[in-house]
Amino acid sequence: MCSRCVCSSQDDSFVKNPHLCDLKEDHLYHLSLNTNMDLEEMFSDVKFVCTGGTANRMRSFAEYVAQEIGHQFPTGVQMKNISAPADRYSMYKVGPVLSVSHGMGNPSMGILTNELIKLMYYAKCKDPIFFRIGTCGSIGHEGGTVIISDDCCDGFLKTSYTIPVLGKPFERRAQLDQGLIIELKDLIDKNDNFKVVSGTTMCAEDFYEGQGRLDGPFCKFSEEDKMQFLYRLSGKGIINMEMESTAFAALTKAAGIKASVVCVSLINRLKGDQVTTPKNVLDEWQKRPQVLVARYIKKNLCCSCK
Ligand code: R2B
Repeated sequence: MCSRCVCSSQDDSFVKNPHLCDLKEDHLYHLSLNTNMDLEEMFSDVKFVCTGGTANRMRSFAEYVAQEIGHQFPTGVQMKNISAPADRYSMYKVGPVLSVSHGMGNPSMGILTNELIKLMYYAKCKDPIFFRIGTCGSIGHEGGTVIISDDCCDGFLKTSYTIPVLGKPFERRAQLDQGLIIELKDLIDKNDNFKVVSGTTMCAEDFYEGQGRLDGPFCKFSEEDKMQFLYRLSGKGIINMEMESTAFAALTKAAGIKASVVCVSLINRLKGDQVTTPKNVLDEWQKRPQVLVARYIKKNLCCSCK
């Protein structure tokens, strides 16, 4: 066993892969990081890993968090995209907070989450908490509503994340931390100009047919079929649809990392398929999950980790 892998043999290690011991060096290729770097020096203070769809959103989240927690960058040091050379994801570090874009869909989220878990392991981070702060379509809630996922399921309504591994289906339970949901709900302020609700999230593999939309280039079902499906989901406690939660929930759960998914609805799917809300309104809505998660970070930050 190599010196890096002392804890991979223990149950509480983030990684559970004996093959990692055989690697002389490990390249977290999509993040532009590798184990020849002093990852412990660079990242061991990370406590909160916040992921969201787009590079711009995660840059502005990093700036917002810096303001909220009063983080001061050393004189002459500017916040920079750590993963820029790989040109896949954007990653910003603000003291104990990592703000990282995950792109769209489970495959992109899966690659990122795998590499972030290895990063937490190599950097010897202690009890990091992961968030996805994103967007979704809701079933029965108005645009602008913030939705905390209390569970998630795939498009077959199975509460797991299944991928083909060596030609066979490999299934992991997709489960989110229940305590974190309660803690987030406790942070709702009566003066907030938005509603926060929770329920099960359906994670689709597709934006169009996979979410019962009638407006894609192909569609073999009727408006009535679509509405029946949406009401069936609603009857099962499913209140929103997005495209990354099952990979995120299953992989963090497998690593023993607490995680939560907080999304804002951009559209009530019972009323339509197309997102037509003006950009400035969408931009304001997208800040809402950030407000809640930044509050959580601020509340749970120890004084020494700003
Ligand atoms: C929400 O928005 C994106 C699709 O428009 C996708 O990443 C998701 O989950």
